Amino acid sequence: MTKQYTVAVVGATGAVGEQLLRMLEERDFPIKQLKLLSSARSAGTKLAFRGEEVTVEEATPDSFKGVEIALFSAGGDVSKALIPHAVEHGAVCIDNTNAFRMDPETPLVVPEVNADQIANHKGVIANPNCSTIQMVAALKPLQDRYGIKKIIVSTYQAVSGAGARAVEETLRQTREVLNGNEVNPEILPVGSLPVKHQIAFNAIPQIDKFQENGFTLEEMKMIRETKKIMGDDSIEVTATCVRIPVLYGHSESVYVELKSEYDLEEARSLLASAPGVVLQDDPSQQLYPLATTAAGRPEVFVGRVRRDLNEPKALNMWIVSDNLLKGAAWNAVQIAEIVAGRNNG
Ligand code: NAP
Ligand code: 12T
Repeated sequence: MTKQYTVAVVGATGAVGEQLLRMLEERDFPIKQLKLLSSARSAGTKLAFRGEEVTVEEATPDSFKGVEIALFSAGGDVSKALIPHAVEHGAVCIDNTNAFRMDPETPLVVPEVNADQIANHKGVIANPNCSTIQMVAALKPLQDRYGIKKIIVSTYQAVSGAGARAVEETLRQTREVLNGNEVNPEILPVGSLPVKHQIAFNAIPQIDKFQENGFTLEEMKMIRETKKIMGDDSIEVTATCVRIPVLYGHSESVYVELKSEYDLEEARSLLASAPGVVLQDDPSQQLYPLATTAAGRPEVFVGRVRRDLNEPKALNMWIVSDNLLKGAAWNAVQIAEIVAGRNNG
């Protein structure tokens, strides 16, 4: 009989939390008891899991007694405050926030790229940033075969990455514009900052807070996390992250310069056979990845693969994935499956 686990989901009422529950259900994760945790605001809410109602409780340091696997998705501050308590109670914590990703003690894992790192954990395994996950999953077969020298990425990110309220705000603003009414932005680009911008019918070149070097934190996450996950600090990475009024699915324009000459057909076939990656690339059929086709699916979609015109060792491509699935909940549940000794291939 397979072992059954006591599992906690912290941030269960959020956009990522909802998908975590869906993935645990779909994968029939071996759960003997499920604890759903949130802030005091949502405590008492009932959420459905496997046809039964589970009451959400307020997350406190004592919530983790007896918990074996804890999935955190309630923001970095909550992770910083509660993960040490969860680890003390013996839980393996899989953290969806930025809190521990660059901690040298914490493995930062995309199973298709560096599943071997999971074995080194000391109680915490970090789930990378959504935009980073889909990019490194697609680039891994090219790194293995040719080596990667340089990456230049521009993102076109969905509003659901900024939470359930950002999705509501985008729908509300779209109605306001179409009805000719005034738009009053409340959340985007960053809920905690005073200045807000309209997202409906717009493109906002700011995701997360600005850093002193002129990059945003989202851009710096992509730069640092890519090097850590790919295990090569010498890869040159630059990123520009843009929010667009798409609800689900991040798209990325990626320039990747390889360390050696490559054959385009071979590169395509490596992408086509990479685990978790689907090649959608046929200009004659106008076939390429789209957020609308990626939404709701766990894979990373790659297309528009073409040789760069100036640098023959480089290629350009378009990478799309559902930011709440491979970008968050699915990647976290994949890690949980490996922790639980399941082979999820
Ligand atoms: P969301 O829709 O705004 O949901 C936030 C969740 O956190 C809710 O369940 C909320 O509970 C809970 N929460 C907030 N403050 C809390 C507190 N003090 N104590 C306990 N729970 C608290 O946001 P989301 O999109 O699901 O994202 C949640 C977090 O996941 C983000 O902050 C980010 O760090 C991370 N994230 C990671 C990725 C990734 O790339 N891997 C992608 C998106 C998000 P209430 O219902 O009680 O408010
Ligand atoms: N601010 O996981 O706003 O660090 O889209 C993911 C998404 C942080 C993260 C976003 C963010 C993260 C967003």
